[in-house]
Amino acid sequence: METPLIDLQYPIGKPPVLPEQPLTATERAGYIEQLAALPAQLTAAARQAGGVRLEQPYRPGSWSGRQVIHHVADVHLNFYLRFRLALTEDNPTIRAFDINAWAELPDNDAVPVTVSLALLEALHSRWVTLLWHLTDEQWQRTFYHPLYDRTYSLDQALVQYSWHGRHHLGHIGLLAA
Ligand code: NI
Repeated sequence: METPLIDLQYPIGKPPVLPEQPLTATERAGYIEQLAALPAQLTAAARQAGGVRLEQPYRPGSWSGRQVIHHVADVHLNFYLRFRLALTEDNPTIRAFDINAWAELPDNDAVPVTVSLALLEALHSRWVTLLWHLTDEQWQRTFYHPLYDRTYSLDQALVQYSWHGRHHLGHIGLLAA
């Protein structure tokens, strides 16, 4: 039996409901560890899928595996900057961007996935190190997202952003299966 489309689009499930209360230290550590593990997991899944499969969509009409990996690098660069902005400015308004237009920029075809995987490895090393050093007070700092007209605490961003990495890892996993 064919897997329903919804499972291909959301292989690990829909985005989580964000917590209204501060996370516990244990909960935070779990999400940080997920972010820490992502680059190696993504690299392993990409290697398992192989270059031919990475050029294919993971579901009908979707981005290719290569586009997904470049997208994760694009988005996580922004996530990292949002954390740094929120930690150094008072509820800054962050910059939304057009993920589909970014995915069409010419470097996406010209750069192999290994470059974005190396970028993610370095970026997550820096980002995760920052996260391990934050105080309880810093986790309650916020930024404002104009597209969703919503203020997010860093705790909430952590939950959302760790999901984002695992979500796309699931897509590469579909190509590696
Ligand atoms: Ni995404």
